[in-house]
Amino acid sequence: MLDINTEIIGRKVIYLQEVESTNELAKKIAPQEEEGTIIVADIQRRGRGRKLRKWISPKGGLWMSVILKPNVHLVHITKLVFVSALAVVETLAEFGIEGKIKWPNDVLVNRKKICGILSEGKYSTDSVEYVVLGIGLNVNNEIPVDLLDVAISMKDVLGFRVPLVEVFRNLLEKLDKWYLRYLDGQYALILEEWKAYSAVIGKEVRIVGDNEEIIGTAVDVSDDGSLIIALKDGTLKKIYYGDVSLRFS
Ligand code: BTX
Repeated sequence: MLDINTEIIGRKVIYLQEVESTNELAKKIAPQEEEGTIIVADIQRRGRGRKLRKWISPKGGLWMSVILKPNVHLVHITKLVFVSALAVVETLAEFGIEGKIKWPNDVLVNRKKICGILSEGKYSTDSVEYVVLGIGLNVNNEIPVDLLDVAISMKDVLGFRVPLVEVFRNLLEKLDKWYLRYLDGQYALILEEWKAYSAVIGKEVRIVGDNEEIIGTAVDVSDDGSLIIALKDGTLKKIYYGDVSLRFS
């Protein structure tokens, strides 16, 4: 039995050896489940990123989704990705790894993706039915050859395997701590801490969307989770979480 010291996150843990995608399953069961329920699997056969991109999820990695039902206004939902990213960087730090957060949903080590976060949910402008936060963290899993330039695992960084269950326990505890702060409305603290770990603030970036490309300097994040870019002419532009991707220029 896993000994976790949390209030909300992990009140119930559903462990599966194999699943298509923990996020897909979490969305299916979310209406009936209590908040804090975790689905974690050894292997995902069809792990997903944004825009139906594939998330490679072999044995040895941490593939999990958490079901949340916060009673907040829609404007605060994007910050749940920040909450997760903070929990991930703090967990990595416990294992001696320095992670950096790349807006909106990645954690990087040495500029390579060690973790991806996928937030999905069902909400209207005035109520949130549920949010599913999917977290994929490369722990001891092998990185496929074609991703070696862009992806990295904890094992690759450290040079040795780490106990997966300890990483899981740590992550749930950090997520719980940050989620409680979130429910308490400590948004300014979340944004400040997020910025402290950010890989993008102060950097020249290129935002690539379906129809446009924006080049500028990332200067801040706002309360709604959008990234603020200063364009060459000095104008500020807000970029919203969604289908855009961010590259370093
Ligand atoms: P994303 O769309 O930002 O990133 C997807 C891209 O990341 C892929 O196109 C590929 O280039 C790269 N990639 C694929 N697999 C890996 C990997 N294991 N490590 C590093 N890079 C990789 C990021 O989406 C959000 C991913 C969320 C994954 C979790 S796992 C638990 C939950 N269930 C599920 O199906 N998805 C989430």
